[in-house]
Amino acid sequence: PGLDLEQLRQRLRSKSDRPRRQAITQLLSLGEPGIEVLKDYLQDCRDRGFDWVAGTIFRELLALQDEAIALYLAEAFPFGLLYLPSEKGIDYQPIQDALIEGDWQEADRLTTVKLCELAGTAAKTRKWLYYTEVLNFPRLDLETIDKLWRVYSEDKFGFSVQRELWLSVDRVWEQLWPRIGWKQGNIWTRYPGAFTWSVEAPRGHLPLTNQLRGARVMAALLEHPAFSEPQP
Ligand code: UYC
Repeated sequence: PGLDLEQLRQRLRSKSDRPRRQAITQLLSLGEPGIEVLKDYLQDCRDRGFDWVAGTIFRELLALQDEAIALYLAEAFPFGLLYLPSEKGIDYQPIQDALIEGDWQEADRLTTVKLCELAGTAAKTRKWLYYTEVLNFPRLDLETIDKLWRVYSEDKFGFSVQRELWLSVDRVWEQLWPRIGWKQGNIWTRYPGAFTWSVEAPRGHLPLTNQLRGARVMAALLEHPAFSEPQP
């Protein structure tokens, strides 16, 4: 309460998550001058890189449904915040579009589709992955997909978030499932209706990996060098 614009500008860049999330909400409530501070943050990120705070600001500014703001964003960031490199020439923009719109179910579906595309024509036709195909994924593409999920979900979703939670339960799947809302007691969460298609879901809830054929595909994703080895 009673924080001025300059204090809120600094809070956006705080080291911990909560004051950053709160600063966004407070700046939004201040109208025009607050919105300018939020726009400045997005511009700052052009050099430093876009993080989940930028993703949240971007989505919240769009949600205001203000014509002038929408026009500004469309001109400054016509494709969204992230450049989406792929080693295999795959277009991840549809995932970015769905995440920006807050269409979590579509973003999740597209993630599966694009991973199958990344695996090659056999998987694209089959519509599911062999874990051996995951082992051959280029790290760049997995990093791109993970970045998309983290930036637009306030850092809650993404394979690297799931990995962190999985390690925190010593890689015991049966402990991971309830934590990420995929199983309650003995009952699997049913696709698609029983999943929580919003950022209110538990951390690590998305993206989904079907467990119908076992956890090996998910293990290969979470153990992939993209997430298990430090950046070169
Ligand atoms: N489903 O239960 N799932 C499907 C999940 C299981 C099943 C798709 C996730 C358990 C069947 C996605 C969970 C299970 C189909 C997910 C979950 C099961 C299906 C669509 C919690 C039965 C139809 C994409 C772990 C006990 C398959 C896809 C078909 C679909 C995701 C059944 C994304 C995270 C073990 C029968 N489930 N799935 O892969 O061929 O088809 O039509 O995980």
